[in-house]
Amino acid sequence: MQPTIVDVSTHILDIPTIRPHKMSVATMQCQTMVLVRIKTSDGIEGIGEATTIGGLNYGGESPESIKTNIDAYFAPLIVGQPADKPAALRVRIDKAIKANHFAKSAVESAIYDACARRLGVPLSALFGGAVHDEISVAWTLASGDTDKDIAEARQMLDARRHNIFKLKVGMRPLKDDLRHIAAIKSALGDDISVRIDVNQGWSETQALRMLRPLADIGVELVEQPIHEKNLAGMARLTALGIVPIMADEALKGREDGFALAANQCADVFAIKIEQAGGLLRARDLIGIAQAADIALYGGTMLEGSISTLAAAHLFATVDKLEWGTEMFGPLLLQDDILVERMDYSDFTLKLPKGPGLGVTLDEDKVRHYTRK
Ligand code: MUC
Ligand code: MG
Repeated sequence: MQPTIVDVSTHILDIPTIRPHKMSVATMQCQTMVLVRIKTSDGIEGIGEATTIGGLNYGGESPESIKTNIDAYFAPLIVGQPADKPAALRVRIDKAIKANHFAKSAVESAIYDACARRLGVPLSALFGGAVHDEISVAWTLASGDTDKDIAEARQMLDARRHNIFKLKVGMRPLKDDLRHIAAIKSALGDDISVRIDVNQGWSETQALRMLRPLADIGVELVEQPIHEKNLAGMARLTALGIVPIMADEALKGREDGFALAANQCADVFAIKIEQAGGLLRARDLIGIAQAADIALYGGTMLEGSISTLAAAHLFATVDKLEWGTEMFGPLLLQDDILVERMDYSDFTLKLPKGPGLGVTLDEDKVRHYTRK
């Protein structure tokens, strides 16, 4: 008999970060995640997750709106529907619900997790199968203090956890940002990759002034330096060829990916399953980048372990992720909600091999962190 979806439940969890995470858009002391659990008539449960950055600081969805919209709109739409047809469920959802990419990502991940668990295969198998057993993972230095960032990077290198670092900039005066970046790059040395993420913090003229000094310092990649809507500006910065430009906030789905590729607005795409609107749309974006010879990077919305793993399963199916990934979200949190924590070692994340996401929720921890 065909399995159907019998229940969709959502919970908001708040887990403190290990230190304040300072970005041009927000300072995070805690990550709030919406956990989505989808039960099917054959006794399977799939899990998905959505996070945002600083509530509504980063985009148009908040954890609270994601929960409300899933409860009020997604759940009635999919309960009673066949549970083993993720593409058909997606068509149904897209017909009835516009935008809401983060909510769509959480629901779709849970559907895929349930399907893969039913088949007894890792989630990656539903996207063609893993090409890689492990993926490289960058760390973001965002304590707001140069010396603390250097000490943190050294710790990561000594522990062989990360050797690629992304610095959050765009909230200080340009000169201070340059001093901060140069100090970190020179402390870490030539072999360590340093990239920056401006989170749209600069105007195009500011970005123009910064690119040459950044190249001289040895910065390898500049992420979303200017406003996401200034595509012509991104194309102009990319055409300079001084430092590769990566699109992040500008990439909110397939149509954005096509526009950015057609207008040569970026050298690299940061693929985020939440921003793309889920695993299927993220995979579409990957295809657009591949066709346009745009390099790939596995991005994060600082997700907890559930959405990080969903994305990691997809990224593991991609032959070339030239710029690696930043799937470190769970490591920024003081605690995890899994029975067994994810394996981050030798500068990589090892993909779990079990069915679905390959992990089990620790129900006591879920209860403990669920917002009352
Ligand atoms: C972003 O803009 O890329 C990813 C890593 C990090 O520190 O912040 C996020 C969001
Ligand atoms: Mg970014």
